[in-house]
Amino acid sequence: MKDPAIALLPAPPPKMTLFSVPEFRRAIRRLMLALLLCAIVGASSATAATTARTGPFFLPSGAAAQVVSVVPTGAAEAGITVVTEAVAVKEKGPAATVRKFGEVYTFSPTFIAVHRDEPTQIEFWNLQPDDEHDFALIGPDLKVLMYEKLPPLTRTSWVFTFHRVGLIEFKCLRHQPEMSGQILVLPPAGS
Ligand SMILES: [Cu+2]
Repeated sequence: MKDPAIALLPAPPPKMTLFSVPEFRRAIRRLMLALLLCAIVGASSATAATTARTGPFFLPSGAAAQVVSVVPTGAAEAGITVVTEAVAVKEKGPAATVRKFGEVYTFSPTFIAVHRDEPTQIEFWNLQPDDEHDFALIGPDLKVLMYEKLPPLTRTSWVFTFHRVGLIEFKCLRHQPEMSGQILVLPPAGS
């Protein structure tokens, strides 16, 4: 039996939650809309970026292009071929070396001299059938000026024009620290 005293009490007010406040609900809706817009804008700009270039790969632009300009093809006054050499790899060994150091590769040559403002074609031959290498050019302030991939069994070349005398490092970021080299930019020929 219900207690008659309780039956006489007024009904309790409906339970209020923060979400039952209309202003709060509107604010949440606006926030959701803003998040959705951000997601759409983010996705479309990512699509635009990948249309221009795929992945993290890029040629010098902006401040980096003041140090070196790089184009895929063009007239060059000098040319250099750089190959990727397997020093110790799982396919050929020596097994003890691979166990101790992991797979070891090198660029050959690892030292290149160029003249400032002389367009120089550098062609990379990735000699490995199943190993991808890459090429990162590192400026004097340790900024990555360009980063490109060197796919297996592929010749990849660019024409580089260095605009400042000095030393620039290059690296395959997959095989560090051993797969590294230097480019010495000399004053213009005859100067
Ligand atoms: Cu490599």
